[in-house]
Amino acid sequence: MKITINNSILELVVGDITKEETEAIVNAANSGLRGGGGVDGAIHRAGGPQIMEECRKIGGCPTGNAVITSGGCLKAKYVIHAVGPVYHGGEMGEAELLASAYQNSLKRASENSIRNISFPSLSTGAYGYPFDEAAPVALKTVIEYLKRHDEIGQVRFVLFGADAYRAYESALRGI
Ligand code: AR6
Repeated sequence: MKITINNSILELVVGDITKEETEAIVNAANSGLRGGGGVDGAIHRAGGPQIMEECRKIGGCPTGNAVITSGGCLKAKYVIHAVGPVYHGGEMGEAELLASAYQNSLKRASENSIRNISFPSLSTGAYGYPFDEAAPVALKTVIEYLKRHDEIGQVRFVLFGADAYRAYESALRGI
């Protein structure tokens, strides 16, 4: 599914984000930038040790924020490491922190003249955020940003399987 916001494209696809041919991919990182499983593990495996070296130098990233490294040997030139919240039922400020992780990732892109960026569904794996609650927050935040920032030309959500895709598709139709 693909929509246009001002002059920018917002697209939902099913796939593996490590294979993306775009300028920047976003990682679902932890606040220690220590690597781990899920999309984080896959990005470090595919991108090689240089990304972890840069993460160690940066040292960490608070929940709701994002930092940028090179893409190592990935096709993408940059990796933006975003730290989403752990889901504790939805009443602990999770939505604000999730929105902030998307916003700050987009800010890192704007600051680095990155026009095309691909996101995974932050916080919806190990951090336990339900897809149907995370999807509207993620999509609304990106749409708001694109309305105000025409320097970003394309945002793609790379969803890992049909369930994730369906949740995002249904949330996008509802916005
Ligand atoms: N491409 C796209 N999406 C993927 C891929 C992939 N290759 N692999 C998994 N996903 P998670 P979180 C989806 O657990 O919940 C790590 O250990 C997955 O299906 O990667 O933010 C970090 O180090 C899910 O929908 O991230 C942190 O400690 C989504 O990506 C912690 O997990 C996010 O799942 C972060 O947890």
